Amino acid sequence: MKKWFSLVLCLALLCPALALAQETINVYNWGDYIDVEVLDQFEQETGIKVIYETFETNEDMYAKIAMGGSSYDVIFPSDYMIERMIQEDLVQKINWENIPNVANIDPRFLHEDYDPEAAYSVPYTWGTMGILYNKEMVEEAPNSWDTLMDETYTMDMLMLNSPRDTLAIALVMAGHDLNSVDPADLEDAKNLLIEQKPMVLAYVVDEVKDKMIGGEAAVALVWSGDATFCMSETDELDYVVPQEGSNIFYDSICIPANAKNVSGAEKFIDFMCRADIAAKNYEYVGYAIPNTAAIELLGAEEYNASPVNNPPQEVLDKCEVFRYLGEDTKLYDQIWTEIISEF
Ligand code: SPD
Repeated sequence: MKKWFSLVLCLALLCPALALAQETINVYNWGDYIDVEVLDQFEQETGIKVIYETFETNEDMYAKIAMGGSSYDVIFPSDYMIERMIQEDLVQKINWENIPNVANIDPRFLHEDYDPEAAYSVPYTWGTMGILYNKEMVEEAPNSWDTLMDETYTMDMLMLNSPRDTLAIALVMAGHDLNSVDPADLEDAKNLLIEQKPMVLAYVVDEVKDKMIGGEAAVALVWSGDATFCMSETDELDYVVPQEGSNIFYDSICIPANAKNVSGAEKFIDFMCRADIAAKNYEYVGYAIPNTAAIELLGAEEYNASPVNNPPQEVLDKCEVFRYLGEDTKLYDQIWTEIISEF
């Protein structure tokens, strides 16, 4: 009896200590950009607890990391932001030996201009920007960004609450390059967005999905993965990349320079590259994936049949990746503040 009592006492004393010693990783991702079941599965398989936080835009994520007060082990930046974070030593090189499932990633997604040596980023998803529209609420299927300046859609239009994305589309609407840093081009873009503002029902990020599925707006500027998700929920919606061209983006997984648990981060990244996990995650998130093995599992024929996640080459030819614009980024920030605070 005494023995049992001592054993129970020892366990009671040890348990909190064991709980304190549990390995953790801090993951910082976009909102609604991972299947929670995938996180649970990672915790069950590895015993590593995931402390998970979300952000809405690359700019929000960058500000938090650059300020230095936080410490994440895994982050999910996009192309131009990876380029910036590499230049500013905010991310560290990936030790590929610890990410064997990189073999599942289509090599054409590695060595992009933002990370030419494929040293810092592990491809996660990709997509385009376009117009999601409600077929019952528009007279004709849109094919031009001019739709987003059409008064017919006053208070029936949603725009992205994301400075780089929205300004880029305004630059294209004004006939300029979406990476332009010419102040005159940016002035044109700003004026278009100020003219458009009284027609905009709301500037949103993830809320766009519920609003479009619920028929609250006729047209919305969206990322293609969100279009795929919405179109899987209702037949009333369709997606187009307008004829003037658009942005193609690549979202990746990186390890911040000041990560505390690099080996935990590597295990997480490798897990996300596993074919079954990437396939399961795709079914939840809806964004196009660079994981060939996962696409095979999902059924390549069906996966490739979607023009939203697998656009024809002539569409891709008109799409451009965002570049990091150095000091000129400040001009974008100033203009966005002016637009948002106008009226
Ligand atoms: N739900 C969040 C989706 C994030 C998509 N990233 C798009 C990056 C565009 N530059």
